[in-house]
Amino acid sequence: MTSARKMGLAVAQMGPVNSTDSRAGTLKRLLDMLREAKGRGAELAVFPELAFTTFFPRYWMDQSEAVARYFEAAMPNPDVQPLFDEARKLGIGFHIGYAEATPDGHFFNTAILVDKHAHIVGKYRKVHLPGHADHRPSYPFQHLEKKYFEVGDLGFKTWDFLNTRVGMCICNDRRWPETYRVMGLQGAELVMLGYNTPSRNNSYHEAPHLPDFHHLLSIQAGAYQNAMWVAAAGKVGYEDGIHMIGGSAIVAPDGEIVAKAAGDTDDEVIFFNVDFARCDGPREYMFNFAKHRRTEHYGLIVEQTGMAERIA
Ligand code: CDT
Repeated sequence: MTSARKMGLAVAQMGPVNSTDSRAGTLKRLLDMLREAKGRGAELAVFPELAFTTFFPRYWMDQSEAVARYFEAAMPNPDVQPLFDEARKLGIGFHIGYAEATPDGHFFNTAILVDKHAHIVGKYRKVHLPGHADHRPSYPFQHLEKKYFEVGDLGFKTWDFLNTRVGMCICNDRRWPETYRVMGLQGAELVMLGYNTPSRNNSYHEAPHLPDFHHLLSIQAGAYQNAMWVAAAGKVGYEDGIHMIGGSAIVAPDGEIVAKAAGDTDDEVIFFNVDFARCDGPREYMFNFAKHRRTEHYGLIVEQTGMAERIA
């Protein structure tokens, strides 16, 4: 349905990818969802973070074992090539997350944007890595992103894609307002993101409803405050026994959810005909950055990282 300012957009929520699942089986699920997305009119399908594997940072292991089992040494590679081949055959672009091992020995939590000719046109490496680097056996599960990954070194770039400007972020990035603003300042009208969010925080108590709430709060606020579309694809259900929140969604520039996954176990594709003209009004008035931002008062945001100490 491409016209100057429109895009058929699909978000592919995944059910669990268990440690015992075969790579080939997971790839078949991704292919099935890519075909469904195309069948429903999508020009772009957004898949989750670390979509080819289980969310392995919940396990303590040597880096070498993690690399051998879960990282991709090249993209594409023979294991994932069928997804690229199918995208080219169908004429659909996609966004997907994976664990990247670079030829010179670096490790990132990465997402790529692939066009309908199966060319990688954009790459993002996760900046906000949550969790810890040390083993915490007292926790119900680990969150070892700080052990397995380096902080992304590519920044929050944006790309011209299908008659609009798009950007990417990954999971925990969506909770930080700076993520969207840096891309909004570049004129991004769509931010794509994948996530793996457990229903239960592993380190401190939260009311059980809050993980879903905070997820939606973050993506809706990011969309609204930057007058952009946000497409968020997660995993849902019990992955290796740890429940993931789901709630994959497409959010409009006014902050409203226009499509949301309803399932709690299975793979599920949601779709919306996105009109980028809906960014225009808010960008001209409420969130006209050029007119209303006051950078002279924002210095602390880049000068200081942590919060000031509490007065005794
Ligand atoms: N993958 C990822 O970034 N997950 C985190 C979970 C934090 S709770 C341990 C998230 O922000 O959703």
